[in-house]
Amino acid sequence: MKLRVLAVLMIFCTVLSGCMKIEQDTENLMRPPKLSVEQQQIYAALNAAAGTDINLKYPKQGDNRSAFVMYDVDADGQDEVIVFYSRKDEDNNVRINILDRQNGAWYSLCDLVESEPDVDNISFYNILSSERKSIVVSYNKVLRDQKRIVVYSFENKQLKAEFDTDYTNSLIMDFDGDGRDELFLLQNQIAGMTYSEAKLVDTTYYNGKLDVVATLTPLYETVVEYMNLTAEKNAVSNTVKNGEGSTLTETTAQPLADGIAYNIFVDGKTATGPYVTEIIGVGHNLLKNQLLKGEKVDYTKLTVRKEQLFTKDINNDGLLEIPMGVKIQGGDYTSQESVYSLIRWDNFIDMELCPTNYTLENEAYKFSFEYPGTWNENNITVRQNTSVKQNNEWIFYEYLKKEDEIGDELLRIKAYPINDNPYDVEGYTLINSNDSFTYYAKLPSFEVQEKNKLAISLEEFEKLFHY
Ligand SMILES: [Ca+2]
Ligand SMILES: [Ca+2]
Ligand SMILES: [Ca+2]
Repeated sequence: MKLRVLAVLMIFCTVLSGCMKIEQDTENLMRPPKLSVEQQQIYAALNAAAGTDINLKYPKQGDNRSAFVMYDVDADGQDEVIVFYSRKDEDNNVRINILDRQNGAWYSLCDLVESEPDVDNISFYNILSSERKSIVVSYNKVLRDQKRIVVYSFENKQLKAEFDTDYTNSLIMDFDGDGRDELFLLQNQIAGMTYSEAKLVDTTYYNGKLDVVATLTPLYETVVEYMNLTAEKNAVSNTVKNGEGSTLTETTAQPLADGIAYNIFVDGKTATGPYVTEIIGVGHNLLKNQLLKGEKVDYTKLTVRKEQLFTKDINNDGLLEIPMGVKIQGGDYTSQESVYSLIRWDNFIDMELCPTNYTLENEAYKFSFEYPGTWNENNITVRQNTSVKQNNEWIFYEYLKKEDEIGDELLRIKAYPINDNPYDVEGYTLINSNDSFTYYAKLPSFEVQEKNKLAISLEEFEKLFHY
């Protein structure tokens, strides 16, 4: 039965964090006279309001990285300018100033100081109203990788903080379909804090103000850095009859009975090294650990892997896949640990992790081999060829399960450092080279090709080999 994905409308919202480690010393570079004429006028208006002993601050991430962010904050049809800066006499704390233009002249409308050293990003979302956007600013804190998020409203020419909290990662979107965006916030585990925590921020029913409406804690206890967040509409499978009377399975987006419409896949790095994915369901005023079936989730059996691989749609079918490290049957475990490993990529359908693809990842020799559709963790074994001096060859066999018995040899992949002279490559096909290695492959004999359904052609191999 073939799995068909039917219009699962997905939103991939990827939030990168901690990847902008290089401090942008653009403040000095961008100061006058390099500003445009209009920016100079704005800068002069800022000087008139804040003095001249100031430094401009540039948002480090996101879509708005200029020191002068043009945005119609009061929705009157004309852009205002939002400027971040610091005063040298104030320990470099970030100030936010909004300037407007009247009769061609810029002037400062309001000014607010925040006790953080830098601006991470500024964005605009329908948080308080579906009609008007709120200003969302993320500030970097003094403590490395820690941030603070503030949602501002702008009324009567004044900025007002409507919500304010520390966090490390965010995903902002309309999770409950009411036309307004909610904030999904994560705080990783930092020294001195007991647990990491997820929060959902929305307007409350009792006073309409922004507040934390749901929390989830503890999350996986040793995650020290959340690296990738992706959201997908909850996927369910339905068996349908097609025209010829046979059945097939379709996957569609459908909220759960508890109102959870989205699942957020949270990829994190643990304190001891491996990576893990947690799945958090988001509904109206609700956060839920979707992998929790009993009292505790054994993530080592579900989503732990040593490779820095993140949740993504690897086969372009509209559904996200979560990477999971699995044991190679009858394999050579010592070298698996250090050199190569098998990754199973799972969809999350009907609240279950469902295997879709497998990739053999070889970090040391920089290649990835995607298993053909007929291969899986149970019918294939991989062994490093110990008879070659350089330990640079991997052999794939059919795995027969009983007593670790192996069947037909199905594939050999060999890698040589780019400057080495390849030897023992008779009967192999040169596949390609990258900056580090030259790769060779050997496909099975004609006889095996004929009788074994697991055998693949060179043409198929080349489509599945990534380097
Ligand atoms: Ca305006
Ligand atoms: Ca909403
Ligand atoms: Ca997919």
